[in-house]
Amino acid sequence: MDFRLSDEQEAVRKMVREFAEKNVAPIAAAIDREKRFPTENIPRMAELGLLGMTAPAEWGGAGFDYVSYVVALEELARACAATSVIVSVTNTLAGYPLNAFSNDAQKERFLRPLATGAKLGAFALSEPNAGSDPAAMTTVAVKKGGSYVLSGQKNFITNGGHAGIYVVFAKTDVAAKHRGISAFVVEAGTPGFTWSPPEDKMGIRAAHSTQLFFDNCEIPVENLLGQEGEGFKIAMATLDRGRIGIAAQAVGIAQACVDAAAAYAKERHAFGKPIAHHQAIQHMIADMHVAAEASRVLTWRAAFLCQQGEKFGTASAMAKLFASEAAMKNAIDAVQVHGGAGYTTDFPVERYMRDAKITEIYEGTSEIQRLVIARDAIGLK
Ligand code: COS
Repeated sequence: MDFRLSDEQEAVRKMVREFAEKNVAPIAAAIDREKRFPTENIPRMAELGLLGMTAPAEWGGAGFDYVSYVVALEELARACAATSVIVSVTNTLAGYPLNAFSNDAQKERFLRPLATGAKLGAFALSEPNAGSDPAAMTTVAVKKGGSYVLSGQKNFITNGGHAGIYVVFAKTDVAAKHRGISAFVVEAGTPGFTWSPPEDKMGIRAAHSTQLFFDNCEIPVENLLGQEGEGFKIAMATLDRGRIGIAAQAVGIAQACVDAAAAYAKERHAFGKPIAHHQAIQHMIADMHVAAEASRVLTWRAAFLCQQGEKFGTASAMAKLFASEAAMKNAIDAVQVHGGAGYTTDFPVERYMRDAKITEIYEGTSEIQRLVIARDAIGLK
């Protein structure tokens, strides 16, 4: 067993940390306040290979391993959680199914532009009445000659309006329930496909989420991913990987909280000395430090198992559950260490607190992660 990163993985961390400190951290507060998508950083991240990190080099990807990928996401999230999710959705929620369930023609048309960063990706599973239970979706795809015609609505779609390529789930056989769901690619600009303005959210405000509308949206049969009826399994396999990315995002937030609390505790004086010298503050920061590190270890483990081709669904759920709850707790405590100052927008910790909350919700709530873990622990499946 070796807990160290390889030289290549360390090099990825250094590269992304330098990029994030120079280009991401300086704008993080402003893009959050203005709810502004960080358009200027997309080509820069594409240049570094960050939008196709795990995609094979033959399709324009950087061909990194999964541990490098989570290390990169942690570094981005440490600077700006919104930026990290724009990247993770493109890499995994869209990039993975386009790599794993597609033929070469589809890879050329859809994976290459994502992996090179020419286009962003999005993943459209959730609906207004189908979140934790995606099998309840009502979006349908009806086959008509050489086309499928999609009708329905999707909800909370990260990168909506900015993505060029959307992996969309719809029912091709309503009676077959989850076994009647199929996965499709819909490109921006397809007639009948529109989206709402971005939601006004509590956190990750610079990462836009929109509703998507499909109104008799006709796409060629060549845009079906895998076989008809395979969509639910494609979505679940994709989310198993996506959740590792959200865990990494949570690790980045949890670490940012430790860094901010430690720095402030050394500056701020109370009772004649820096508050870092008071045991109450030391204990709080010690616990935050442990929480960030334990989250990182679980996240690396899930990424490692995924990379090895071993079973990793439970490890991924554990990493997301633990890291997201650690990020939330660390953020609350980081605000507490800052006292009144932490409750203002003069310091980043209030943003960390707002950003941390979503990691307990998207790509499967904590309740869903516990369900997945319990099934494994109890042996229900
Ligand atoms: N990978 C591949 N296949 C999987 C899978 C996985 N991780 N999990 C389940 N499946 C398969 C099962 O093997 C089963 O296959 P069969 O049709 O051959 O029987 C099928 O999918 C249905 O599985 P199951 O009965 O476990 O489905 P449930 O409806 O009970 O749902 C949960 C399982 C709750 C885990 C699933 O619905 C889920 O993850 N929900 C949360 C969705 C989510 O994360 N939404 C956020 C969207 S992105 S922001």
